[in-house]
Amino acid sequence: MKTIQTITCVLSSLLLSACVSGPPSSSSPRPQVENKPVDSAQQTAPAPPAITSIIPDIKAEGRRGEIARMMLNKSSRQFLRADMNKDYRISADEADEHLPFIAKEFGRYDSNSDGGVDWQEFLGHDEWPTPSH
Ligand SMILES: [Ca+2]
Ligand SMILES: [Ca+2]
Repeated sequence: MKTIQTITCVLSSLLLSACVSGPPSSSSPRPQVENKPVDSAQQTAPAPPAITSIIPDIKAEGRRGEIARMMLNKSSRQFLRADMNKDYRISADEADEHLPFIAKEFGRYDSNSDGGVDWQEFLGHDEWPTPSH
């Protein structure tokens, strides 16, 4: 409870200081800006990170690997529990029963449209080994 209060406090003070230290030119009249140099700056914005860089590395050392392995465990349990006929593919019926978030967008998950969501399709990548029943 105390921690939450502290966090709220820190957050609101951050917000406040952001409001107070706004652009200094706000009080002076702005000249009409026609050619803004901002446009070229926006074009050179860095591209978003590639998807491979955000897949948790289950072989990583320390806390990072620990979290990745916890995610792998959780995903494995979800997948195996839903795969009732143990063919390592989640059918639409199995998704209906256990994984409603997949059932809702089954076509999107079943990216090769073979009627089942396999482990790689379930995860959205093929970096993690398939768990076994
Ligand atoms: Ca199945
Ligand atoms: Ca499939």
